[in-house]
Amino acid sequence: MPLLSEAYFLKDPSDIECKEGEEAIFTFQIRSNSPSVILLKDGKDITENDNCKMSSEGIHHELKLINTKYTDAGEYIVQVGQSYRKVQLNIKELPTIEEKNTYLNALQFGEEERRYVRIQVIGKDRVGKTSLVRRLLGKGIDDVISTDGIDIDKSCQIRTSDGEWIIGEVEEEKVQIEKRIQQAVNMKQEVKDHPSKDHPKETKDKTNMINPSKVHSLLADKKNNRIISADENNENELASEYTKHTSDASNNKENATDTVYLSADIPFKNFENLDERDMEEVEQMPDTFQKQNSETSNKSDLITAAIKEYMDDILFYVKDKKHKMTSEGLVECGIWDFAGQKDYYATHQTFFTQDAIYLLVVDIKDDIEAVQHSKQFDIDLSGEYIDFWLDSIHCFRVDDEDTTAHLCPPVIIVCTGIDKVTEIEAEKKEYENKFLKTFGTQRKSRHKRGMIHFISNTEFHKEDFENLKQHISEIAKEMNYFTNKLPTKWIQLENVLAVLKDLKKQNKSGSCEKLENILELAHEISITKDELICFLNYQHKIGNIIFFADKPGYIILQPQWLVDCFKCIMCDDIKKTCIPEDLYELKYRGILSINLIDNLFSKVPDLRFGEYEPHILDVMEKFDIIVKRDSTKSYYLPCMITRSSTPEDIMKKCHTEKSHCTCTPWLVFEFTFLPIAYYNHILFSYIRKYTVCKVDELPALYAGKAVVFLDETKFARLIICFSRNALSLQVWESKPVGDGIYKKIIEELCDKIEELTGQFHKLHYKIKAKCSNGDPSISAGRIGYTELTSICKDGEYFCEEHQNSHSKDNIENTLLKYALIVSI
Ligand SMILES: Nc1nc2c(ncn2[C@@H]2O[C@H](COP(=O)(O)OP(=O)(O)O)[C@@H](O)[C@H]2O)c(=O)[nH]1
Ligand SMILES: [Mg+2]
Repeated sequence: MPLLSEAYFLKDPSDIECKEGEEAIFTFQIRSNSPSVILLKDGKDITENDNCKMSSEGIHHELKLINTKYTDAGEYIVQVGQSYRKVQLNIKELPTIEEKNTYLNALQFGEEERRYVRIQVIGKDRVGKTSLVRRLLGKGIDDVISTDGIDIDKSCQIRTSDGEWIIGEVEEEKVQIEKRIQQAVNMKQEVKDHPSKDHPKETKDKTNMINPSKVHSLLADKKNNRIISADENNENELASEYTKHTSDASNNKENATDTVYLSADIPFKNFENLDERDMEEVEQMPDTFQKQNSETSNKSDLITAAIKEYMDDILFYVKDKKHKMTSEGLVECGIWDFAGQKDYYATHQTFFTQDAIYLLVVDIKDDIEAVQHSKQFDIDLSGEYIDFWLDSIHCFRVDDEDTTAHLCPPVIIVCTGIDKVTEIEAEKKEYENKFLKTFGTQRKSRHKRGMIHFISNTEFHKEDFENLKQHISEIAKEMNYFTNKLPTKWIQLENVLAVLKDLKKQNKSGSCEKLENILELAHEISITKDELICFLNYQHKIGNIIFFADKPGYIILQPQWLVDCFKCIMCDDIKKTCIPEDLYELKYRGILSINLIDNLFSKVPDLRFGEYEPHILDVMEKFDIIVKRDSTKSYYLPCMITRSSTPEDIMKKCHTEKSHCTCTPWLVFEFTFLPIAYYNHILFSYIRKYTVCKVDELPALYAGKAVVFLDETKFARLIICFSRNALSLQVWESKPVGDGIYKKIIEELCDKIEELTGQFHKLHYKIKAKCSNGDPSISAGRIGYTELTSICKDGEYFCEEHQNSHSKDNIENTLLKYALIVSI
């Protein structure tokens, strides 16, 4: 055990997160007469080289890693005599080596800069977010309906020269193409429904087609871009040009050439092929899904086939759009309007990203001072507070501990409802002052850009919205329009997927698509399966689709889909028609039976649950919305449980008088901010790994609390409590279980948090302890190991909660002593 009392460290090193290739510098300060400093990486001595330098000057020490590589990530230890500090170097998630090679390879066939400004509009329910978005887009607000889930609007662009917003112009061509594809789908459907009828020969609708001279001008500028053969006269010339390009680019020549010669026969040929394959696939599926499945699956296949036919038009439109955007200096925008209802707090965080500008909308009538966290923590109310939204953004900041500048992502605060006040100027001033007073001392306020915008959505003053738009444009410019270099082919495929998305929506053909269908489309652009997976991972990362490489069967084309699924099981309106017994199970036991799932999802036919059931359930599990109960066909849905209880009451119910039990002190993981989604992930990992205890015949799941058995002997239980920004654990033993279990608990939890950090963003926390009969949700009385050792006197320390002395050994001896291994 290291001797902690030796205070060699004047300033501890801290964890670092950086991107591969960047510099990472650990700095720390050591008292001057200390033993020499030893640096270890993953338990081994660090040797200096060109990329790794150690230096010191007086008490200041530094370990500098230049041009970091994946292999540099890991645990670093600074050891001085018997004391040491452990820190982590995290190299930010980048694709695997294979993915990177695939990506680099794809870039060789042409690359483009993708500029995309994502604007995320957040804030509590009914403060005027949707109205604001509509006003920004120049629409009226008379028909605003409450947002359910997320609405994404992509109809506007920012002009870089003057920051002007251009609305709805660029998309027009896409709409026209989609109309033509829809006609092709209808025709194919007709042929399918009435195979014996005499059909007019299927030909491409040539109205609105592309002017061949345009094709030529575009032809020259990049290798490997698909070329359009729109006019018979130019067909041969263009086709040979195209074949030359594609044979350079891929082995997929046959496929690609096929579609260059867009004659009336080819689509039919494709269509017949598809039909046969379709039947094979349907035959392999379980009986129950067959009927429903074949119907939409066929429709999806028809859409895919039709898109393939019109691929040239789409690609031309992409190219044309790109030219238009470049020549007019336009940048695409996406405005994400999030519903503010509490039900969505957990799922929304999945869609928050670092690469966005946030509009945090507040109502002038809400008192900022009162909207700091109240003492009594209530998960359901957390979104009422500006704090919650700022924290949600702050926790995935681009980390730079020492910065004195603004933090990213940027936040603009928009205060609505100025029509509701009389002394407008005075109220504005007061609101700004209050904001400064409340948040001015907190780091998270550094995300705020400029002054607060005061507006009224109901009494429309154009200049207020113009000012806001200009402010957004300025910030977008500062952020370099979130420029990203991408293979041209990927930008093309992204646009093809956008068309597919729209058509599936129009045809009510669900949000999921088979990988095979997308692969067919990808092949048209010479994208291989490996590259497609790489592309889909990227699309998932930027929030355009939902895709898991280990569950590749279906791809979810619309991120809103996840929220729709969630809504299905959360929304009371949908539950009205369910049988009370099922509802009781859900509300009091947190159990979601497969019957109830069927029932709830059948109320929202657009989700096509019958067809996609296994996939929907898989994805909901992936997002930790539901978790399987062991060996049953049902799931737990802990976030539904409203029943609450105190740890004392639960413990009393767990242990009858006879079976006396002892409990360890609380171990508290105190976070700077703990998003609800994280708590769910952590809770779910316990439910997956251990058996949930029973109390009064009900699973021991409560609002923000759960109790599990630690092993099969059932002598030891673990309670997990979630309070504001803290997770607290306590072990209840009816027989001593040995130290091994304490160590395991801490290591497991730290590993889980680490895993989440990799998946999402960095969470900062401290491990503390609290006396066994303390209230885990109150911060007074929590104490860290170092503090405990330094303030302890005669084997005792002062407990702030109970206002008296407790034994140091008692609080240290079970869980806390192992915290040392992981936290220092
Ligand atoms: N008086 C007033 N009412 C507003 C304002 N903005 C929105 N509202 C109203 O507040 C309600 C909720 O608006 P909505 O945009 O749906 O809020 P959201 O839930 O934040 O998207 C609607 O009835 C709006 O008409 C405003 O600036 N002033
Ligand atoms: Mg809304």
